[in-house]
Amino acid sequence: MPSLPSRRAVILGLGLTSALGALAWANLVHLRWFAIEQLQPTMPALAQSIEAGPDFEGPDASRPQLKVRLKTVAQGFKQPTDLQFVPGLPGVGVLTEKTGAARWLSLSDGAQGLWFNVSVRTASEQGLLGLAFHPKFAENGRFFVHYVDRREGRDLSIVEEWRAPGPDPRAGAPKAARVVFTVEQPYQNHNAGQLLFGPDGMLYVAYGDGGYMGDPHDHGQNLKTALGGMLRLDVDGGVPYAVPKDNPFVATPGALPELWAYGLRNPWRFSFDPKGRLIIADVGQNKWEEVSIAERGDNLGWKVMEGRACYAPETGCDTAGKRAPIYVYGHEEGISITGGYVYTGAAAPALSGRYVFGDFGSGRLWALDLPARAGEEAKVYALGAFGVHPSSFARDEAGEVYLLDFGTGDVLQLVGA
Ligand SMILES: [Ca+2]
Repeated sequence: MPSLPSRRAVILGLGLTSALGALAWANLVHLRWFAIEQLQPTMPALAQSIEAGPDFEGPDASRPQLKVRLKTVAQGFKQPTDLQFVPGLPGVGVLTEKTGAARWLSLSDGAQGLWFNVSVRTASEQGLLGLAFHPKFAENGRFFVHYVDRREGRDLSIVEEWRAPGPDPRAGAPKAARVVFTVEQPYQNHNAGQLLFGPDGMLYVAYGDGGYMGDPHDHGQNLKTALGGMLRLDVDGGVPYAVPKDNPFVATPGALPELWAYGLRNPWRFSFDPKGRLIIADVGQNKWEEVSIAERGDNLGWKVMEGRACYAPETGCDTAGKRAPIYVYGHEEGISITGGYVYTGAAAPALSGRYVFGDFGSGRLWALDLPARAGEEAKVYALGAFGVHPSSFARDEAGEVYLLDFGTGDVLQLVGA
């Protein structure tokens, strides 16, 4: 592993000379307030190095606190967007970079290498944004990527199936097999980007509302578009996929039958808890970041609601039929939620059974005791503010949780203090 430069210096540098690459990403912070044409994005400033340990400030000071440390386990990546561990290969993962590279890494010996490249658009929140291994990847070599590219003059979010020559990414490059699903993106932000197989074997794909700000086309509440929705696809039942017969809107006239839930603004990251429940972290507009447990057919509220508050109209909005979040935090604590995973590993016992997540802008991390039922309030624990910009979390087969620092490109493991 290369020697570790002072993280504080690295982070300060981000705001000065080496920020060019990170700037585009930070649009997700600034697009809330400015038109795309007026963007002058900067990486949010961080006052804290991770070696110094976390700060418990603001509301965190009076919350129950869990003491964890961030341990650097891999370095050398640029603008990481996702890390998925390879089924059946403990400690071996594939990390995606915003600009289109997918790299394999081995945590046991620090080795890493390029697996493949995909051509992507990289403006604002576009790029190579997610990867999901088929549950039977070890046998069939199938995996899926989510990226944004320009085709025939339009920016498209593309879900694409790829095929690896074998069960170990270190053994050879894969090939693109077919496009599975596309949707045109009217703006360069809120492209969401994660895709993930559920415990039911279905492929879930999240889309933001199409972008700009305030959902100008009302995609969130529109059942006719994938934008603002969570899709559920059966990639084993047809080519390129089949619509599962038990999807909630298959019998609704005019509705997109692929939809599983809707009313989302920018569900950048989501995951499944050990009970198989879908946990969505939805990036907010001006005031509220939120975590929800989403059930079949749920309307998550946007843009009628932002978090638990009315958004349009600002007062007296119609809250009927909207699934309430289990947790919200305001913009005094952060600006852009990054959803994580339920921790089931051994390195950080304080996190056991708890949903770990954070804020991209402020570097604050938290854990939740998930409630018994969707819409009930979760109990929160503060992990404190670290000097990181978490673009994504990752979970290995042992249930250990990692964080990708978009600023430094480091992969950090959550361990006990
Ligand atoms: Ca919501």
